Amino acid sequence: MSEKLTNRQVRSIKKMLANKGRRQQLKELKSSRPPEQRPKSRTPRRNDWDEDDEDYFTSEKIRRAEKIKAGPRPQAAEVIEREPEVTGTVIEIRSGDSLVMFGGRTVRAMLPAGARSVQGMRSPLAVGDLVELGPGPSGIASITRVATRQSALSRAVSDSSRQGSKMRAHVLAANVDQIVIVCSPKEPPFRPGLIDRYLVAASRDGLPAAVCLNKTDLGISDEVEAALEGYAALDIAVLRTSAETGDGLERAREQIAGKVSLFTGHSGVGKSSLLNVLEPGLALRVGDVTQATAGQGKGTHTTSSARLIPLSLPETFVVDSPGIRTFTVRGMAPRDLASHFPDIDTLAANCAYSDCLHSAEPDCAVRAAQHIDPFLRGRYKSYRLMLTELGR
Ligand SMILES: Nc1nc2c(ncn2[C@@H]2O[C@H](COP(=O)(O)OP(=O)(O)OP(=O)(O)O)[C@@H](O)[C@H]2O)c(=O)[nH]1
Ligand SMILES: [Mg+2]
Ligand SMILES: [Zn+2]
Repeated sequence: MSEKLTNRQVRSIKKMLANKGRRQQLKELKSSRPPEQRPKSRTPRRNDWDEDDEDYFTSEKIRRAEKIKAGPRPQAAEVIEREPEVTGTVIEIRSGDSLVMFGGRTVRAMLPAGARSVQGMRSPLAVGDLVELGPGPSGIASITRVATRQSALSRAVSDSSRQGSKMRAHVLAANVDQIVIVCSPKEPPFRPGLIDRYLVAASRDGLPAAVCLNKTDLGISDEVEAALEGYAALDIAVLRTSAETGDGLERAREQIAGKVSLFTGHSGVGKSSLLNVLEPGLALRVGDVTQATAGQGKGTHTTSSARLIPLSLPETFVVDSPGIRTFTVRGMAPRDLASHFPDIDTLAANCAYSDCLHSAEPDCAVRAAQHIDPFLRGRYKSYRLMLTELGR
């Protein structure tokens, strides 16, 4: 008996096949060069493309890209002369150009002048984007196409070039599998409000998130410990690490193995330091101690642009990103905010009004509960602040 597949089944089979292709490509990229020559990147992912693009990103094309002879690792970036069109992954965005990796090479690339600004976006390109390259002027490759993103984490940033309070989306990274929210117990201080904002954005963008408390060697207060337990109770992976003592590295490796992870958080929490100890030999620039203590995480950022980096664990990639000061969430109606706070959402069933926004409504179960649960009190505070920012 033959059964007709539903559209949903067809989509899931296509996704599975695409993932298989992607895994194979990642494998080829990592095994194509000896470790010391490996470029800091990952290879294109077939399922980043629209379904209409299936033929476009054929294995033939990938083979052609891979066949381009891999030279020694470039000091900065190679200059592309005349190449056939190839696909690659954006591994770093700089002020004037981007670095794109393809077939074991890193090249400088730029969007054509007309495509450099997209309304409502800080930049049309993000680290992790899969792009098509063609020859460009002055030996810099031209980005002829940016593939549809499989995932992306974005925050809203104010648009300084305009009057008023216009906001634009800043995509921290594209095509990642999870975000790792790095924080510290002190220097800079623990800020659960920022963690809540990341968690809401990750939930909105359909990305799993883990919380990583680094600098455990500085001691964990009861308050911080209670917050970590609160997040763990929400089924969020909680890691405790120290780049200084090596505490918790094995668990952290387990969490990132086989995935593309965006490491993000305040400046000075130790994102780059942690990656350096997770992958000996990486040698990412880290802040000096005086800067970290004096600035309390608000001083100069040590990492200045996001970078996609392959680790030696199989199929494992990380994005080291610059510290952020604030994380503004947009892109949802105020009434949808609670659905991104699972603890608040569960309690909402007991509110007197089914459309309760848990702000000033009478007989609100969330408002009542936060008086007796300190962790929920912090979450509720984050919720109210975000609700106001969303226009309520
Ligand atoms: N005590 C202690 N200090 C750490 C630890 N990890 C990092 N540091 C220190 O914290 C400071 C900041 O570390 P970075 O790795 O540059 O922090 P970052 O999060 O990458 O900062 P940005 O790149 O600015 O976002 C440096 O002085 C590190 O030596 C840790 O586990 N324990
Ligand atoms: Mg850094
Ligand atoms: Zn309520």
